[in-house]
Amino acid sequence: MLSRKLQDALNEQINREFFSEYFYLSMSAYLESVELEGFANYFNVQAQEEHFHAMKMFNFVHDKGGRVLLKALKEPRADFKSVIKLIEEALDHERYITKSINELMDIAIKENDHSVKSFLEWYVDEQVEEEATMSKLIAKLKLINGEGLGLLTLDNELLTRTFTPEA
Ligand code: OFO
Repeated sequence: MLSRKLQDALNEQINREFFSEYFYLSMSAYLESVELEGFANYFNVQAQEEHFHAMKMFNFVHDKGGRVLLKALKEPRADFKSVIKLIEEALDHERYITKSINELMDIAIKENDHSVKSFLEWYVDEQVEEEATMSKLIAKLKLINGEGLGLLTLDNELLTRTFTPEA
């Protein structure tokens, strides 16, 4: 069984993961509108990953005999000043998610719930990878000043990203 406190905290996190999906889809839509198909694909795949994160937690709450309660999603931003600004915003969002996963882990530790702790380890590791990938993308964009042939080449590279759910 899950404690009430952990169940509530997991439900809040499920909402954040679904919001992440929605936020990245909004970014993908913006990138499509400025003809950056590769970046749009990158964020579309990112949105699919977030859906996977949300559903992994959704199923875990049920496996633990808890109750999933879905909450309203807020409206994501639709306009971004540039592709660099957009990815900086995505990185800030991931840092916020990392903080919320860490707080969730703190609750699991306080409540001495080993199965929740073990489950959350996956998210802790995933956040390291997500922050690193976005930081590298920002660094590359800065190298090419976020424009010109460099931008088109990077956009082309990002067309190849696909979502592969883990087994
Ligand atoms: Fe991008 O983060 Fe989910 O967990």
